[in-house]
Amino acid sequence: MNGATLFSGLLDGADQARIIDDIRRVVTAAPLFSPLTPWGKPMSVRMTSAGKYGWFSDRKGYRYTDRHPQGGTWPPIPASVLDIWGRLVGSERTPDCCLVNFYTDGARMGLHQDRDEADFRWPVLSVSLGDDARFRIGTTTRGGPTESVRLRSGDVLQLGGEARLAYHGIDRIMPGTSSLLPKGGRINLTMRVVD
Ligand code: MD3
Ligand code: FE
Repeated sequence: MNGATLFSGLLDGADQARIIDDIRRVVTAAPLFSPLTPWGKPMSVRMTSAGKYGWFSDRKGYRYTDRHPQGGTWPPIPASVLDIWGRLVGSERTPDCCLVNFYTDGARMGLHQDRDEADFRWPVLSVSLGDDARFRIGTTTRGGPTESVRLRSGDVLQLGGEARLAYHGIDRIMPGTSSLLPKGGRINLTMRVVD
């Protein structure tokens, strides 16, 4: 896909361990929750965020908010995570949301576009940690051809250009493929410029 770049194995074991440590602190300050779809069904992926804005969804729809659903602002994006943005995107702008997605066995994310941000010229950076996942990416139109890519712990995917508005999702995770998380599962971090 045009504008999608996979930096396979960009993060070594020490980088990954440091990020997990920092994300543990984010999750302590801003607990994971299961967003409700507009149909009122909880998503199988649990989420929280760091930064100026976090992602939230309930029966009223999807949106960015400056408050955690249980009250209070979101914790800051850890330096270990911002560092990846600095290396790949530069210092002209910093992301104002780092969405944290936590997948246990059987969790999935259906095909969708990320289009609630104000300026699509900025890329989205995705960091994969823990068990491998089957990621699916299509085109900017629903129902177009798709390809599947295996994402492994330590991989960073940059979505810019045409890929920024491509349909994408997670078909499934592969249990037991990583020992990074003691109880297994997968964490995906996505850094975004929101407004
Ligand atoms: C392509 N997350 O949080 S990461 C999401 O693994 C999301 O948790 C998936 O889709 C996950 O919205 C996929 C790869 C990814 C992230 C953002 C994108 C691909 C993207 C934004 C635009 C296009
Ligand atoms: Fe997405």
